[in-house]
Amino acid sequence: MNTQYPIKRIIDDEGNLVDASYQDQLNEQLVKDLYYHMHRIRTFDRKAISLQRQGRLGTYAPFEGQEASQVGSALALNADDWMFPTYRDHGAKLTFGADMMKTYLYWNGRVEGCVPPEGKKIFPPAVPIATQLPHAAGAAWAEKRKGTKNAAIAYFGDGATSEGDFHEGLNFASVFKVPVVFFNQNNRYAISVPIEKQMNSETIAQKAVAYGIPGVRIDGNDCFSVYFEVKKALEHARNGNGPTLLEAVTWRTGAHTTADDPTKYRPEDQGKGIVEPLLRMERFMKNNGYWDEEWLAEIDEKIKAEVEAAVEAMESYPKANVEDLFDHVYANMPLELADQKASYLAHLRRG
Ligand SMILES: Cc1ncc(C[n+]2csc(CCOP(=O)(O)OP(=O)(O)O)c2C)c(N)n1
Ligand SMILES: [Mg+2]
Repeated sequence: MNTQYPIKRIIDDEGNLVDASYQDQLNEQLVKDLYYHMHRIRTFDRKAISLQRQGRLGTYAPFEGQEASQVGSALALNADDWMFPTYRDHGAKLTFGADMMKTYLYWNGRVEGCVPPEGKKIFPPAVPIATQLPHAAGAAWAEKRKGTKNAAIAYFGDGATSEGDFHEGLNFASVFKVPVVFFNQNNRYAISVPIEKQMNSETIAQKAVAYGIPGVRIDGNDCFSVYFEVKKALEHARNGNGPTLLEAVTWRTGAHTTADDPTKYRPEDQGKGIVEPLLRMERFMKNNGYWDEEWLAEIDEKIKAEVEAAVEAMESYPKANVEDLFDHVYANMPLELADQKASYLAHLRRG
């Protein structure tokens, strides 16, 4: 174990409190909020996989196993903060207030799915790895120049730390001391490439040293630890102290996307000992008298109804206009593209 960057935990695998300094802050409201959102996004995620398997949704990137990282971080934000997610962070987006119907719509390839609710600063999910880090640094810089107390959070995976944009984002943010939190979810794989083959450094948190900013390693399956460390980093940022690099160590239970088969590259027993975040929270709730079967049945029913309604609305959304594929590429459409458009439309008319 890396002694300089120990993994911070508030509850252990059995749901026991291991950091008593948080005792008073783990109140029933917070516990139930965290559990509710984790249950909600898991229901969303499993439904998405099922829809994809039925041919009702495009390729999908599941986040099961990473719910504590996504919910804990999103609930730590203020309503006016910025969120820069990746393709795997729909759980964080939903928790922060993104529309569920639109989130499904995004996975059917619709640009409308990227539009956040009025006043919510949620960027479209970044698919090109790490490109959102300089964007987040820029948005945070703008907030600093305007003199607000708003901050930005950038989500990214372990693989993203091998990209130039990771360096540019962190360097820029630290030099200009801007209010941004770099929130890494280390799920130990970049598609099929394990972390040992991606980097020589033992942790991601230690990369913060190079930029002169704090680097903190947290248990990404412990919702409390994520929530409180992100809150701390956001406060640090709002108070003019600049960025923090957080490494949430977690595990993706399923495939990289629905087009991937992890049994081809992950040893069968890898990840077996990991206690997934909802079970961990359930154990904590049972240990502390917060577990309530009636409440669970109630939220489960409410969430399932919400998910079904979102799917129905997504499926009855007006069909895409094929012309959009051509019309928004150039300000002035070049001739070849105009030709392609005309011949494609003629093809469709012929049926
Ligand atoms: C610039 C760029 N290079 C390569 C890819 C192909 N690609 C898609 S996902 C991925 C792995 C990213 O791994 P990580 O950052 O750990 O995120 P995770 O998928 O594990 O959440 C790669 C290489 C891409 N999308 N963008
Ligand atoms: Mg990864």
